[in-house]
Amino acid sequence: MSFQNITWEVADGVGTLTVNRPKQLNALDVATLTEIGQALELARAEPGQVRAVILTGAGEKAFVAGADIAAMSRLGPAEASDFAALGHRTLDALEALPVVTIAAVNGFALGGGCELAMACDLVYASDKARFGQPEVNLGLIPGFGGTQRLLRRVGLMRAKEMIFSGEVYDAAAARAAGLCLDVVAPEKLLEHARAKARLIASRGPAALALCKKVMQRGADQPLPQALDGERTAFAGLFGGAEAKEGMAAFLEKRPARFPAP
Ligand code: DAK
Repeated sequence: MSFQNITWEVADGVGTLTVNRPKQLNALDVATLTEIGQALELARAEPGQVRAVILTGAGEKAFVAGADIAAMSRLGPAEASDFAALGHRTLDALEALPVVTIAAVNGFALGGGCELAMACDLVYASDKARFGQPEVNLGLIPGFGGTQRLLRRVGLMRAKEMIFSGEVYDAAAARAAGLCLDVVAPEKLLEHARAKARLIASRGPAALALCKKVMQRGADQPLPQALDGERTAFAGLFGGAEAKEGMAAFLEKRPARFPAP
């Protein structure tokens, strides 16, 4: 499949999706969101080939500077609703991907860009990264799930401060708030993300997919229900080849050879 606004490459079991509109600071329009969704479908369709996904932005300045304001300024209420639905669908698909997703935030991650990063499992940043939800400056509210994902990630009061003020956090402040994990030099960011992705990709894929599912679900569930989910998932693994191979490999003192899920 060929893309105009993104690139999609797979190497060593890791898919790298790069939003590639550097002149617009990688802003998200309908075509870009659609292509992101298509690349995620490719990743989902080939779980044996793609065992982790990295998202990043092209150029030195931006991860994704938000929804495309020029395109958005032309929308009426019905089209805005369609646009928000497309954004929700795309980010939901990202969050539900059965492989681990990593945002490598190389610059501005504002508005929809911050929301895109938050829909990933792990976020690493360069020291040039800037995070914010500046929608109120435009007379808008976050439209791709930001009001809800941000409070789950950084807590209600911090999320309110970020969204109400529209302030942009530098990488150190973002890390302190819990918006990203490690902060590294720009030239080291992709390799840092790839090293983590390769490590994760070497683990049992069915176990990873289940960990992701029960942790994500559990975060929104009462503890007893969440623990039920864990127990069911744990037991289910004993019916499959992956856990048998993982435990046999340990007992035989050899590396595990996990089959594709
Ligand atoms: N959209 C479109 N173009 C953008 C853009 C964006 N978000 N951000 C930057 N650009 C373009 C600029 O217009 C400029 O284009 P030219 O003038 O060269 O043609 C080019 O990228 C370079 O930008 P600057 O010249 O402004 O570069 P600076 O270094 O001076 O500033 C900046 C960088 C990131 C601080 C600045 O560009 C900026 O503030 N950008 C806007 C950031 C922003 O506000 N992002 C949030 C967007 S709102 C909803 C659905 C979705 C959403 C809301 C509701 N529903 C439907 C309910 C989501 C909203 C958002 O994400």
